[in-house]
Amino acid sequence: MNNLNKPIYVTQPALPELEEFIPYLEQIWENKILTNNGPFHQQLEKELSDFLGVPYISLFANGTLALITALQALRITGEVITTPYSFVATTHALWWNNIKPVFVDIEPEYCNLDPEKIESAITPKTTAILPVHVYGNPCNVERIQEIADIYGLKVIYDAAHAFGVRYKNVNVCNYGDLSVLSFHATKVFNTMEGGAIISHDASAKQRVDYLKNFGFASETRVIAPGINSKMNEMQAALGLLQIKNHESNIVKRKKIRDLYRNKFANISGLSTLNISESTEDNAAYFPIFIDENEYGVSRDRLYDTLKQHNIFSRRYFYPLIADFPMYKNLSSAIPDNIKTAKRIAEQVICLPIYPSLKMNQVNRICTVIGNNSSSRG
Ligand code: T4K
Repeated sequence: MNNLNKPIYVTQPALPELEEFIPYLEQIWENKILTNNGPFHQQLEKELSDFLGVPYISLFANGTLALITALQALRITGEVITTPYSFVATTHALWWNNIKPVFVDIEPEYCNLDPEKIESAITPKTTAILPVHVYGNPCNVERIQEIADIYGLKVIYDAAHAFGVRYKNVNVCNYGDLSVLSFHATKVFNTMEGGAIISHDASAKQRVDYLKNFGFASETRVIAPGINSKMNEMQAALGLLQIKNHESNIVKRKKIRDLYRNKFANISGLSTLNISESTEDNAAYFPIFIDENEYGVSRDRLYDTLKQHNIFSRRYFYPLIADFPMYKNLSSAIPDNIKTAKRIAEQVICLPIYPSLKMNQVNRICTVIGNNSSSRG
């Protein structure tokens, strides 16, 4: 099929050549170690910590279990301050730990938790802050740490979007007490499903590793009610191959991002996301924000028109987490408390961006978006 008519999805996973994967599979079949900290798992932990420039990494079956385990590892209880503008897994991880989420609004420039609104949400029950580096843009990590230090709170970053992102020349996962990555199929680095916790000292990693393996500290000693959230050998083997292609994949993503930015520079009512200062980003997502009055067409109308053209974008993150039935009755979920998040959730569309997306496909997407705008011509 001519790629001008082919459906285009918001993302498509990058994969190595199949032939490259076969020798890894042969090795797994040969040595019969399928999981439980096998050789590929150990190798991937080592290679990823070198590649990312982070001290300790613990691999997981997925990012959600890593988030749940990170909260367990730091014994977080009571109330946790978090953002309503994320994928549901961020808040679900609190729910699974019987922790009350307290939503704080986001700032409009990068869509991250607004540090200036955190303090007024702190109560005697608050034990931690769970911010998200949304679309890979680093949160205001310095200000968040300052507040955490004053109030004696832990900080766990949901860094699901931030694989490889550097802030002030260090990997952004070096901030906070723990950071959590996702290696889901839809992420910039995937192991089909997968995730990780980044920790800063050997004892924190040790605890995380016990918890992800039922709490086993030795063959006969269980030190905590842990869970099974281990990454298996096939996932780890794929991860080893993915590291090799990662940098060239990011270059391809950035070319697409630049083309979009160029094409959208003069469309009124359509804005794009800035990259925060001192950041080496990963072009994980390409969100656009539609101001209906200026653009002339509503966000949802544009979303549907794109669909009619076989272009399947996503409204990450609409609806807000605070609007889902299990959270909407929390007092922090009221619209007045999260005004900026409400507005942005009504305006956002994430456009397709992935390494194998062709420039003529990007042009096709831009043409639909340009033709819909009332400001064209
Ligand atoms: N925290 C944050 C901030 C997150 O964004 C996420 C995950 C998590 C935590 C949790 O991490 P994990 O437990 O997932 O590791 C997707 C992903 O399922 C989810 O992982 C991701 N965030 C979220 C932002 O997006 P959906 O419902 O949009 O996925 P889906 O299956 O509709 O995929 C979107 C498009 O991607 C499809 O239309 C086609 C394409 N696709 C997808 C898959 C799964 C493929 O081409 N191949 C595939 O295998 O949630």
